[in-house]
Amino acid sequence: MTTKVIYFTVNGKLEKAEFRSDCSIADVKDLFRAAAEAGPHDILKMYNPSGSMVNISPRLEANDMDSCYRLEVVASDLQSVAVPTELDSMENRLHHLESKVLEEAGKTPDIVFELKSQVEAFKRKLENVKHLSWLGLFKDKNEQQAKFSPKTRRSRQNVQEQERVRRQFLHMSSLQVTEEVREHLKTPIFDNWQWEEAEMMVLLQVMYTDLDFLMVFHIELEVLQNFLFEVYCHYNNIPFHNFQHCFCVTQMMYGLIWLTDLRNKLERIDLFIMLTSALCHDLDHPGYNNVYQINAQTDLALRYNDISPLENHHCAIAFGILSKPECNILKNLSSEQYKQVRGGMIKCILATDMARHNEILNKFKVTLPVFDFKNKEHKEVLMKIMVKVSDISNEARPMAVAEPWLDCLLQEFFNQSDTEKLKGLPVTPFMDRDKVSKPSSQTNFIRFVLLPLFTELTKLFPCLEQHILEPVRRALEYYSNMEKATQEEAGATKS
Ligand code: 0WF
Ligand code: ZN
Repeated sequence: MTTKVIYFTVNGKLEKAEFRSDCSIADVKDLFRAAAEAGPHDILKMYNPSGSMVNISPRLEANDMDSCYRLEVVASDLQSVAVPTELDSMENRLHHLESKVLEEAGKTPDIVFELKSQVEAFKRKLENVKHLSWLGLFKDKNEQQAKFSPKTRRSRQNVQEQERVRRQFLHMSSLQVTEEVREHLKTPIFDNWQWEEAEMMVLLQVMYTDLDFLMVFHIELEVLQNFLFEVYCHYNNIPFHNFQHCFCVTQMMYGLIWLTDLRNKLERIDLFIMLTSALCHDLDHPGYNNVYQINAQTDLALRYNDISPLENHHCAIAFGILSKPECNILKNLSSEQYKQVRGGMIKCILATDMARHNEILNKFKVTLPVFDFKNKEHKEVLMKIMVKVSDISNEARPMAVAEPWLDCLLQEFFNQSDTEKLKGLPVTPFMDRDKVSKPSSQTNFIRFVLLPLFTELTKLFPCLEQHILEPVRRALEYYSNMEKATQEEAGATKS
């Protein structure tokens, strides 16, 4: 009897399964269920490299690493998952009320629609509460995200979810965002974890509106909404480089613009370039970095000749979205303005490649003693620095916001290094789960990357000391203490 070897990806990770061709269907299914860390009620789907669904059975065709299957946990059978009964009955009462009102009024009144949205939102929030995950009732947010491999964008369930988010976004965008939220949005202490995707899109709309972009660049609200929705759809469900990261980077940029009073120092078009670059800077990120792309000789590396393949791709996707007339927020710009925005966005997005970090920071340092907001070169490097700072600014946020981001990033890094090991590719040491710990990776990053970068920007804008530099210093202390405690614990166990 032969043994079959199957290569497949699950949650973005490459895995290898072996089974005898005479084993039962149930055994094969159990094997893949275990690989996906799926529960007994989850539904598994297997796709071949051309995207067709195939049966999970002993007859599954053997393959090699370059023609991997993709295993997905597409949904859990919610019927069998206990949702708190109170919430269930609330939902039932709402359905009942809705059908009664529908009978009498012929349409769902706004108040019922809103109540339904609130119940749904509450359910989703409950499902995402990490500390309740041990109950086994709900899905952990990261776990849920990890269930989609990078290439599953716009799978059927995803399309339905995206359409739901779109409807929710459009419905909510007609409601008023309070002054309190608008002000909070201008600060680095804003907590992204409190907001759902549709709400984040409303907040992005607020940013474009409150910086007067709609008025100055003659952007129709519907076009902006289509654009924001397409941007949302083009971020993958991966642990770190997802839509939430895009939102955080854009929100940090927005906060920095207000804190540094850049509205009165730069032209509106420069602010528009910076905010839109932040929004688009990681579009369609696959969860594997440039080093991986180059070493694995991926399509992206081949397309861009190993030169910042990811950043080139993010930028190309951005202009692909903008090439659709219904999403083109640049359509009413003059050709000069369009050229400036396109050139500016390309420069800002390509500047987010960390391989160019020292080059860009050194250029900025040279300008500082004579910095002039009217000088084109000075302005250009400042804009790049602003996008770079926003991109890696998680540690400038309150610890309760920043720490889960580090967990997400390490999850993505570990996925990459696991794949590199399986494929026999070089493993980046700071991504290796056997070599790094949370505090060790963060103390060096803060000391050698964040503090030097944030210190230079603070020289130009001293007010940033309290908003970004001090929180990062506190984060360094936090992770240094954690590192010491871990070392002491290890020492105590040895002796
Ligand atoms: C975990 C650490 C790290 N920490 C962050 O807060 C952060 C924000 N963005 N990024 C971050 N990386 C990266 C995501 C993609 C590009 C930037 N990493 C960085 C690495 C471990 O450690 C170092 C330490 C010093 C110098 C270079 C890398
Ligand atoms: Zn980023």
